[in-house]
Amino acid sequence: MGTVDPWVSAPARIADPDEGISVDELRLAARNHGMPLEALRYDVTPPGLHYLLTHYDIPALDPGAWRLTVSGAVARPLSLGLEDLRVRPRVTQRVTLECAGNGRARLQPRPVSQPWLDEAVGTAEWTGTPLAGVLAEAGVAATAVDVAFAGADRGFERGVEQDYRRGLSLGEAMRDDILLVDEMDGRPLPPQHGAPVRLIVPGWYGMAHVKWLVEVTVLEAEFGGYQNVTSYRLKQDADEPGEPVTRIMPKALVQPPGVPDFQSRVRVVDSGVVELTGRAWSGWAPVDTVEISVDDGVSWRPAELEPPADPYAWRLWRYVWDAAPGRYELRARARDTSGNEQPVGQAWNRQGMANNHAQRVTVVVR
Ligand SMILES: Nc1nc2c(c(=O)[nH]1)N[C@H]1C(S)=C(S)[C@@H](COP(=O)(O)O)O[C@H]1N2
Ligand SMILES: [Mo]
Repeated sequence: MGTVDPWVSAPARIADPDEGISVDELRLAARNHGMPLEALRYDVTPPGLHYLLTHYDIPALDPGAWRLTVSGAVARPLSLGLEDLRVRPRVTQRVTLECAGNGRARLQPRPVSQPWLDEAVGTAEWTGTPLAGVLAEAGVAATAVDVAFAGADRGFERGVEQDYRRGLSLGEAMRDDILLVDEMDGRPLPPQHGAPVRLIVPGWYGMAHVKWLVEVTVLEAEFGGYQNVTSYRLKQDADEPGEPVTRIMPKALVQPPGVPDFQSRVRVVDSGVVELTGRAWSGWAPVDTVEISVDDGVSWRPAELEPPADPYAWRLWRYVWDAAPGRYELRARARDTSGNEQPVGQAWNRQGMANNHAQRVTVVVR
């Protein structure tokens, strides 16, 4: 057996039963911050409070010099500057993004990676031009199968140097709501969210929304890159190929009520009528049911849902709780119209992906 350099990380290593979060994981968590859960109060997450996930470093791209190439199995390869994109038809969509690794740090046993708890989520208004129009202009070959998207960021995974790349099937890429966006919440994209241009794939987990986009390549075979074939797979064993992670599973989160204890984040509220609110979303179909439990999932009652804003944006829910003194474990769960139901317990997988087990909020009523 050859020796492996000690800096080569092994994604999806499983932590020992009593192994704590390591300094490497803490460093990732400090770089890739979550959305503070009190920000669930906003329809659109204020800039800076949206979660962040970057595998390598945030690249510095000069918007004036930036080009997007469209090549591969196309009749007319394109090289577009920012102004070329901005004069095309423009669309604004409100979209909730969630990292596929959200919830990973709660899994038992725990896959070692970015240790998200519940907060790798956010909603923004993204403005840009439909990818389908750009692909049509390039003239996609009848033999095309997949479209690959490359970011300008580069690094190593399992010892292999690579650009951040993801592939989508041609059918998915031609959806009219897939956007090449240069604005977030009406302002130019900030560096950490993909400036000057990123891809938005409404309904899909975060990894599909390639930031710092520089290359679109139309392929006549399935894309075989690391982030599709090795990572973002639902699997139990290291040596099985697993299923690809795609759309966001339904989830509801509770906006933590009352005030927190600094370190434990346990909530303290006064007894009486407490209006609980939160958000719920699914990338498969609209959420039509949210249920709340104040007894750790033993009994459930329906919450009221506000009308949906945008098909891929979270929905506000409300629930009136008549709270008597005591200690409670609050839980929320969502269901969507295609019948996907959020489980209370965990569906474990090796990479800790697409975990939508119900959040638990500890509340002391005084
Ligand atoms: N180029 C590039 N795009 C990327 C990533 C990355 O590391 N590089 N991370 C992906 C992942 S895993 C997620 S969850 C989302 C996060 O988007 P945000 O940081 O804007 O919230 O970006 C995706 N796009
Ligand atoms: Mo992610």
